[in-house]
Amino acid sequence: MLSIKQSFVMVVALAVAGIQACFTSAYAHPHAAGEFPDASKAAPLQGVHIEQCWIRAMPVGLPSAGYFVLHNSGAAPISLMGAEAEGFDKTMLHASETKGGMSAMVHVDHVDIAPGERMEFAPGGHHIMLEQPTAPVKIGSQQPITLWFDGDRALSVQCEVRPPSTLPNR
Ligand SMILES: [Cu+2]
Repeated sequence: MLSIKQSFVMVVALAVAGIQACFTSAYAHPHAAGEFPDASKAAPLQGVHIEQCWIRAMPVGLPSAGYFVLHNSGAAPISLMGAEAEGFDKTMLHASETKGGMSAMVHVDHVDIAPGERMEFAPGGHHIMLEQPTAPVKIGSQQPITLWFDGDRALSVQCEVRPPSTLPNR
């Protein structure tokens, strides 16, 4: 992880360059399991709601993805810094971008949500990449994902595991 100061310098540099998100290579800063504090000791997070969380399950150890709608109804901006998911050893914040007709996933250091803003994590856009499954993912089950925000604040949500063929906005 970059220090806060380094991250800030990078964000400013990218903002100047007119780039909204903080892109680095897909594997630059993986959020390995255990990197975040114990979720039970996380600072409370007020005014943030997660809705419609689901996981597109992929077979045979392929990376799955988590999607949801994040609503910041609080008075202050929040930054999503990363996630942990039960059943996966590695998670990353990803965005999708299209360059020259090719769609690619890029790692995002954090996702900022202004007060009153609603941000959709959906296929073809931002998502939580779920890698290194520790057991076969079970379609139809509920699996918890813990989202980590700035200030070591966390929010856990139950996410429905859906088949690979699931269409967006089912
Ligand atoms: Cu991804």
